[in-house]
Amino acid sequence: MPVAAQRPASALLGQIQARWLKEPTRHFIDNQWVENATSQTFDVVNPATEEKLATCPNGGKAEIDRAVKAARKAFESGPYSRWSGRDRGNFLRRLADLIEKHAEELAVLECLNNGKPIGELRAVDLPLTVQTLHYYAGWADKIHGETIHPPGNFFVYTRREPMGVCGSITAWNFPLVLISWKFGPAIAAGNALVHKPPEQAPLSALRFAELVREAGLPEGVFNVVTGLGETAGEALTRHMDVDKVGFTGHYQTGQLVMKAAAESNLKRVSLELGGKSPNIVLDDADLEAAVQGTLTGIFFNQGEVCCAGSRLFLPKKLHDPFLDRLAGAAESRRVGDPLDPGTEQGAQISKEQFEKILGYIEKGKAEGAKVVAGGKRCGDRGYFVRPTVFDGVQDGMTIAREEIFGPVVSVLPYDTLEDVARRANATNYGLGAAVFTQDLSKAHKLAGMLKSGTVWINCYNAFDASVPFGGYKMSGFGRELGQHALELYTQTKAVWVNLGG
Ligand code: TXE
Repeated sequence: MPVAAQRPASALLGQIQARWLKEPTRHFIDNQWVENATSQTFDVVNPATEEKLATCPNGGKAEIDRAVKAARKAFESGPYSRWSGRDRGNFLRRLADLIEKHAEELAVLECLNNGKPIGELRAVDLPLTVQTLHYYAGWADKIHGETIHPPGNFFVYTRREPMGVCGSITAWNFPLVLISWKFGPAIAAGNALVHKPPEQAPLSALRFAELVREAGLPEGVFNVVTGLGETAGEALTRHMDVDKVGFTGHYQTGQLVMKAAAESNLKRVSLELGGKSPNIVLDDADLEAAVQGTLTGIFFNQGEVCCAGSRLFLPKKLHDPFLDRLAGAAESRRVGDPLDPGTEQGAQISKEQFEKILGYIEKGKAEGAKVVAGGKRCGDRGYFVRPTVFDGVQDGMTIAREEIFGPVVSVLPYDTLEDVARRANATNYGLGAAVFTQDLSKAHKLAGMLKSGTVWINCYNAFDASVPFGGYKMSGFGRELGQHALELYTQTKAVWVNLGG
């Protein structure tokens, strides 16, 4: 996908703002826009300007129930139930092409709603969304069972069947990308879906739904209900006719999702939760490459990344030269207007998140860590935080233990490989980790020692639709992306055939 380097056209910007501000949005159920049963709404805000962008209905039990019924009907008896894998693959390809065609509009919409830089949206979010849909289009006609020959006169075959009606609940940090991570494998495998987008950034999900309809997905297969977590989210996780929920968000919400599933119909659950990921630099690392990797690891997407490298382990020998470079690069990062193609860091998603990050920064100072870059807000309008580097951090400090979900990195010195592996693992999380070194045997040794779902060697935040992603420990379970994600959206049936005689 070619990446434009200019500001979005003002006509497009005006059109998008006018469309979403004009009147309250509606839910997308059965391929139609549907009113809320009550007049409850919530406002959606542009975090870079603090101005209202849209008003959305706060869906609850009634809307979720309506969406689930539509999805059930589509799954059991609608035209979609007769689609072959090849039909689903062709649809996913058409959708990918439509998203590509509307990539600039979607990038601008997401930029206004989420506050992330337009350059990143054009270069990362949109291409990754398109790539994910293409990737699962390729799988749709390749989901096969096996043949088994147990002792006796039997022949057994297995069928990999869809789960049925799936729910997806996603976070605000990559609204569009996260839909594709759930929608792609779910549809490839033949499921119907009810999606609950994040209340902070729901608009791209609604536009995505329109494109889904335009690409020809029959009614009821994909539905979007906007609403708060405790209303729409909770209703989806407790619904007795939802077979599976795929969730991305905070680990405590993940616990609520599991509890709701356990207390309702034992629906299947997959969880992609937070992290406190270690980024380990060894003393033989290529310094420039490691600094670049560290910047990507912590400051990409304003630090609002579940696998952000928020704990930077530096060997004592490299501490000073590394920190000088890192602090200098952090200070010179261009923070500001997300619509400016030169911007490297945009706004944090919300006032709440902004205040939470500043609160952690104050806590870090109060507990004795030293700010060597940033450490404060940026400007006086919009939720901008300066890229922040803390030195002199101890493992037990709050900023070294808790997920901040912002542009804040803690520098932790270490002595030996064993020491750093033990400390890197001394967390309840286990989502991502990185090692920077030129010594291959040390790199692979550490990759084996680190308890996390992803280990990056000499890189950070590399993603591809073909590579599984997910957590160890309290970072969740189930793997999204790659072939593994199909396991989350299929179940296996064994069919025994008595051959007689
Ligand atoms: O997450 P929530 P929030 C972390 C990060 C951040 C914190 C809070 O540390 O500061 O979580 O963010 C829906 N039943 N991450 O409040 O609440 C909710 O509406 C069902 C890590 O946004 O977990 C939204 O759609 N659903 C993370 C989704 O859950 C419920 C990404 C996520 O919201 C619900 C984002 C309920 N009871 C934040 N309550 C990551 N791993 O990437 C809320 N929701």
